[in-house]
Amino acid sequence: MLRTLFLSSLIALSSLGLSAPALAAELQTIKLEVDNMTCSMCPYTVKKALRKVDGVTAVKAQYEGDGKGWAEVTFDPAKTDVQQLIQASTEAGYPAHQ
Ligand SMILES: [Cu+2]
Repeated sequence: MLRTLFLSSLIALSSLGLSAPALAAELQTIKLEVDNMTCSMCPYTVKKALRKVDGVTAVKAQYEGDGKGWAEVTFDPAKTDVQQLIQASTEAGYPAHQ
């Protein structure tokens, strides 16, 4: 949903003749599903891992029960990307996916 909005605003802006570098400072927010959570402390570990990624400006995470949780990450797409965020959470022991 956010990704679609982001892409359609990119298309809208480029049709106005704005160049790509003008968008470089735009932050992007995505929500990842996070596996392997077992308690309400797990989100802290996930948050810590994601905040270490260069370009990440904000992280929210929550345990939803049943081994599942989520993380909402705001980042600068000029510095990092979804794959790196997924990797950081996964390396901390919590496999993430969109
Ligand atoms: Cu836990």
